[in-house]
Amino acid sequence: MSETAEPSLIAKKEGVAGTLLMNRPKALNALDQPMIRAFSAAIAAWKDDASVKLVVLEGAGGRAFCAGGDVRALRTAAMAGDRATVEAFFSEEYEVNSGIATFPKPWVSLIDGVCMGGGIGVSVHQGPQVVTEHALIAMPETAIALFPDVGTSYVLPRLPGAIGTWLALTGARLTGADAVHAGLATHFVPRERLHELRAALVAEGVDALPRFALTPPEASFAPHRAAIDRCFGQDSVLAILAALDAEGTEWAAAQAKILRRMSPTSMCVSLELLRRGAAEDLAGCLAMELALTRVVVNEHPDFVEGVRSVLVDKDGAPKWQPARVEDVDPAAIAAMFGGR
Ligand code: QUE
Repeated sequence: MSETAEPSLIAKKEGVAGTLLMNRPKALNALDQPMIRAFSAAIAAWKDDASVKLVVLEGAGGRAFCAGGDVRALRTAAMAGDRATVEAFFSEEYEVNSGIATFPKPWVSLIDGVCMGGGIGVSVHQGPQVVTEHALIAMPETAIALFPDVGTSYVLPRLPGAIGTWLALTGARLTGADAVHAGLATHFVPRERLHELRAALVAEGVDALPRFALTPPEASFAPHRAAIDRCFGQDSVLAILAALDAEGTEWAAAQAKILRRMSPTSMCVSLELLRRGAAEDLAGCLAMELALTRVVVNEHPDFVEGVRSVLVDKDGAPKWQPARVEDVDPAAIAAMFGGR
C-alpha cells in the first residue's frame, strides 16, 4: 500500500474557528495515540489564540463521529505485558478529556453517526454537542470488559435518575434525539443542514447555532423512564437483575438478557465506579479511572477476551471469568479500587 500519509487528526484554522477532523474512517475514527497527541497540541495552541473563537470537531467518512479508543492496540499491549503503552494511552487520553473540560471557549461537536466511549470523552465535557438523526451514542464498555472512562464516571451519575447507570451497564444505543433528552447533547440539527451549520460556525462563531436547531422528537426510552430508575437505581448488579425480573415486562426481560451477556466483573466495577463518581469532581473521576485501567486492562483476563470476541474474532461468545454475576467476589471488586 502506498498511500500519502494523511494525519489522523486534521487541525486547521478556518474563519473564526479552529477545526478538528478525526480522520481514521476505516476504524470509525477510533482514537489512536497520534490522534490523542494531536488533540493535545491543538488544545495547547488554540486555548490562548485570540483568533480562534471556537473549536468545531467532526468525524470523517460519513459513518462515524468517533467509535471509541484503539482498543485493539491496547489488547495487543496487554497481551504482551506492555504496561507502559497502556499507561501512556489512557493517561494522555484522559489529559485530553480534562483539557477539553477546561478549554476556555465553545467546543462544538458535530455528532453525525457513531459516537461511543472515547468519542463521548472528546465531546461531552464542553459544549455545545450537536446531534443529527443519524447519531448513535453509547457507552458499550461492559461488552469488552472495560468500564465507563474518559471522564464519564463524572458525567453519567449526573444524568437524570438512573439513566447513566442504565447506559453504562447495558451499553444502550441512543439516537440523537435520545441523547438530547438524556443530557448528553445540547442541540438537534438534521443531517441535511449540518454542512450549512459548519460553514456558519466557521464564519460567525457559535451564535449561529440556535438558527439551525430543531426540537428533537420524543425520546425512545420515554416509556421506560420510570422502570429505568426503579431497576438501575439499585445498589448492586444482582439487585438490578432481580428488579428487572420483578418488572415482568418485555423491555425489562430484554435488558436482563443484555446484562447477562456482559462481563460480570466489568458490570460490578462499572456500577461501583459510577456510585463513587457521583461524589468526585472530574479530576477525581479521571484519577480513579486511570488507576482502574491498570488493573482492568493489565491484570484481569476479561478485557483481552472481550476485545477478542467483539472486535477481533467477532464471534460474540466471550468466556468471562467468572462467567456469572453471582460468582463475582465483592472483595475482589473492592480490591480493584485499591481496597478503599
Ligand atoms: C465497546 C467499546 C468499543 C467498541 C465496541 C464495544 C470501543 C471501540 C470500538 C471500535 C469499533 C470499531 C472500530 C474500532 C474500534 O468498538 O471502545 O477501531 O473500527 O473503539 O463493544 O468500548
